[in-house]
Amino acid sequence: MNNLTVKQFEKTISADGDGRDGNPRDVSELRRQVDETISTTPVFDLHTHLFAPEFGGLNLYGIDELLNYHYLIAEFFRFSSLAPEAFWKLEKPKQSDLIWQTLFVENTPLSEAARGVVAVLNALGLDTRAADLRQAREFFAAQNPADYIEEVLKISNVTDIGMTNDPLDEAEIKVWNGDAPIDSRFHAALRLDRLLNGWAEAVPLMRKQNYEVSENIDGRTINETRRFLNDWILKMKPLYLGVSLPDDFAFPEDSARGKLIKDAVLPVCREHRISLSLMVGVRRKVNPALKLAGDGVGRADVSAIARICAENPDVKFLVTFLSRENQHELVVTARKFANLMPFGCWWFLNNSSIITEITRERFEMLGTSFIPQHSDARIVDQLIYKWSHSRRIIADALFESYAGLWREGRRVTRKEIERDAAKLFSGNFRDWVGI
Ligand code: FIX
Ligand code: ZN
Repeated sequence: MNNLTVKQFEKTISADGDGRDGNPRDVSELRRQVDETISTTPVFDLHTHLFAPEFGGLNLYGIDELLNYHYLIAEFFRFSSLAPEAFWKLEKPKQSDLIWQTLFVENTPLSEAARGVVAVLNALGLDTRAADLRQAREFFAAQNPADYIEEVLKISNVTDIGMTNDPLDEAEIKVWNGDAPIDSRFHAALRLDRLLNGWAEAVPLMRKQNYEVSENIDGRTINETRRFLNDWILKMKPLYLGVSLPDDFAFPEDSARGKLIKDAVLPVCREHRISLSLMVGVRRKVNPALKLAGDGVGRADVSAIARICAENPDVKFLVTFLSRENQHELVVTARKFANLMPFGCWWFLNNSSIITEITRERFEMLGTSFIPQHSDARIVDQLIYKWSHSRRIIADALFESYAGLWREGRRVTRKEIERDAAKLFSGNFRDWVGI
């Protein structure tokens, strides 16, 4: 605040400019312009688990899918005494009836994921206090899938979607090997989890695709893995290669994963000039009885990322950490390496209090040179709430940053607000992956 008190500052900026240039001339106008711009800027959602309509049954939407989201299943078991084994034996509609009854009727849906369902129902004009799911089911049964996706993309103002594509998944392979062109708004991302985190199980699946790999990572296995990646890159045309990694991820690492990353994945990234996305800090199956809902988080070692960036200056890395404790070190590391792009507030961090803190820190230390959010949506309808929640919080953080800048003596213009929003929501990612 230098020599000015808050009151004196407010007075200065209220009196500054006549507003005829369309630029904000006082704090409330600045606030209005930031809110308007952030809520209307189209989004490129770089990481989701959504699929283009051509993937048929993999493309999920509707109330039963929304309620069977693993975030809500984990919350359901906080309130219900039903054993997980008994829950998994039920048909999906019965499971969603139970989740609705428990989390939305018998309890107030305060959590981020539960509020999300309320926000979706509200946006679609459905009863957010319904005693059962009859009305919602009727609504979704009447939707034409292609028109419905269109509607959701319009409401959420998402223009482009990054999928998560597993080259070892039978159902996906069928679509990639078919002739149907994939909806151009859906972009492939080649997921390496099964390859890098479960090599013994990946070997027979790769052999089935005629790649001569063995459990022992020898020279031929490395060459064949590179050939596998090359072929899939040509087939999928992914925007990036990606993998989720445990909290004990190390680099370099004397393990199958370490060898495959160093000798197969990184050379292929270099050759194709394609980024590698590293999502670090997940502890899979902390409670296996909960299946997908049983994954947890652990604090990881950010120096592994510093090393991989330092040793591979010609490879670009998109990086997100799952632990709140790793966020500060990630931002500091990004200041050291221009080939590192921090992105998103992943999974357990995708809550307003934590997005607020992470986004403010990123503005303070990186300016606009980061990607604030991805949705991680698994069900199409989730785009509605995940993006409206994130937009609101990013707008708050951006407004605070602009107000601070103004206090230092520089007024932001309308054009700058629009430019910054475009970078944050799509431009930084498009530039990074070169589209
Ligand atoms: O590994 C991932 O991409 C995670 O996002 C998922 O595995 C996780 O289940 C999820 O949906 C988080 O939002
Ligand atoms: Zn994900």
